[in-house]
Amino acid sequence: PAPRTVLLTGAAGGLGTLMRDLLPAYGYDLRLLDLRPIEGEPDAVVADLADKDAVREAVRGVDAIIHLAGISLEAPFEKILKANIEGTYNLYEAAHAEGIGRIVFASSNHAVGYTPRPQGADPLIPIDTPRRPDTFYGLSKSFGEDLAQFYWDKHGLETVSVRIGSCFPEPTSVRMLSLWMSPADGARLLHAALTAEQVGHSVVYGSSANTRLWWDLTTARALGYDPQDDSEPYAEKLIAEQGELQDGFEGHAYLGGQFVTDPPIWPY
Ligand code: NAI
Ligand code: 15L
Repeated sequence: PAPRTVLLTGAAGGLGTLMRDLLPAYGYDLRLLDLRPIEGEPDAVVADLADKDAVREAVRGVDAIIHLAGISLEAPFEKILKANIEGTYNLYEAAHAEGIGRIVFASSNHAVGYTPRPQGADPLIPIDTPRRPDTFYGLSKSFGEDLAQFYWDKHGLETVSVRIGSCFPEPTSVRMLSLWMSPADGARLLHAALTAEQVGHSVVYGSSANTRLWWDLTTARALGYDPQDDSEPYAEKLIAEQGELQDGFEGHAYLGGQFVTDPPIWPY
């Protein structure tokens, strides 16, 4: 049966807030968890992923988990270790102990951020491209994908690891024209990841069907994902403001954009 009760970790964050609005229309009852309280959501679990007992209690009885919580940009290794590496381990241990069947893990393009961006007639980046994290942050997503594979192989706990591009209300950079995932497509992809049959551990790229796409959406489509949006209507304005991506500039040479520079430069 399709999952109904879903734990959404990181529910106070940007993506969590967008998905709290959009996922209930698919019929889900969301249980929310975050470090930070959420205005207007008195039932949300306010807990740190480091708190194993609280995490265990939060996962108890849900049909599936969407795991968004963690540090979402580059940070000192010790912080990434605590929130993203140990925190994700704590969540998987709790899910395994409580017999949860499936997790949708928010991985990132930054797990493969040092992959050169395709140009001209280059093929789209395949899903089995070698992992090349561009930051400690990207390394933690690479770890999360391995953790997911391990819990599938060892314990039969399924995961869809979604290497999200850039999921924001609108694309805000020329790079994002290639990586943008509209919030509506984000909800479509999460729904597909929750309901597809027998996913084992599947890794997919998460974006809309952008005209300037850099990567191959085949494995996402295989889940039943049918993206409806394209960033192209934003292209003219963004390129007029920011110019085309530059050859010979390190921050434009790779999939991970300006996360590859040391230190990373924002906005990307
Ligand atoms: P965000 O930074 O806005 O939200 C993350 C949330 O996780 C925050 O509300 C924070 O309080 C919570 N959190 C952090 N550490 C925690 C801990 N130890 N215990 C409990 N909660 C904790 O990030 P955003 O943009 O909403 O991203 C959500 C997830 O998706 C992140 O894992 C991020 O790495 C991933 N992602 C997002 C992309 C995007 O385009 N928004 C792109 C690629 C990946
Ligand atoms: C990510 O992984 C970040 O969490 C998000 O804030 C954006 O920076 C996104 O990647 C991106 O590459 O645009």
